[in-house]
Amino acid sequence: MLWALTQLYTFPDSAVVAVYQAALRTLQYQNTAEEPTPGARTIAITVFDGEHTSDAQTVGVGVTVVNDRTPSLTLNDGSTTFATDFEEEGDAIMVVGNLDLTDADSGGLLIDSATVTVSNGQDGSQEQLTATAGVDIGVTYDEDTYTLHLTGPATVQQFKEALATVEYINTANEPSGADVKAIGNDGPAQRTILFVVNDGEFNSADATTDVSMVTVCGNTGACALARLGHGAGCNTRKRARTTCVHLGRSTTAVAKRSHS
Ligand SMILES: [Ca+2]
Ligand SMILES: [Ca+2]
Repeated sequence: MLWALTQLYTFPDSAVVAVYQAALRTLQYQNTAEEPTPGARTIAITVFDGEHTSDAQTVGVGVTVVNDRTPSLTLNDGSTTFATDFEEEGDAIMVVGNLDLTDADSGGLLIDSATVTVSNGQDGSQEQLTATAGVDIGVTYDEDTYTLHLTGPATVQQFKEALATVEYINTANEPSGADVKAIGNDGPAQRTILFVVNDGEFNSADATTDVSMVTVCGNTGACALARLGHGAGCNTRKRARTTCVHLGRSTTAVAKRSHS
């Protein structure tokens, strides 16, 4: 949008040229917008002697913006209870349902980087996060810290799209962390995935989402007996597989290995 702003200055009729000259030398430009549009401004100056208008003289002002706003990242419409299921020995899953990333700075300032971390990872290199790299975003995973690094700089929209592709997979035969009990339903294992975005100056507030680890039964052993109703601890899911909330971790592990 092009704005043309005109400011008229007048002085008493008796003012001489020197008065106008001195006044024009004090001319200043100010922009009080919290987030101004960056770029050039052209200021045209004319004087009028009551009969004739001078040719315009122009001066340029460049408006630059600064990075003084913290990026904001929201996962799953801000829900703090959102969780996706990863089924033991299953395919990688998308970590978030939806994701929004904004930065209130004007001028299209770039995002520098982002990290996504399995904050309570337990299965070493068997447990991984992945994301789709973009033209301006590189992706690396550090299995020692369970941290996925997305490195720009790139636009807010590019990071938003890249972060939405984050997936979790665990190739462990028996993912760690379930609240194993001697008998009956075990508590599910869970992972908390932490997202942080950095704009070169500021980190976004932590945004987290959970992955629930759904353990499964094999077709032999005590776990299979439980599936058939001869023992406690297995829940039949509507999907193809039967979920076993362990009779005991070691028992279930033996059952799965004998199946394989
Ligand atoms: Ca910013
Ligand atoms: Ca700013």
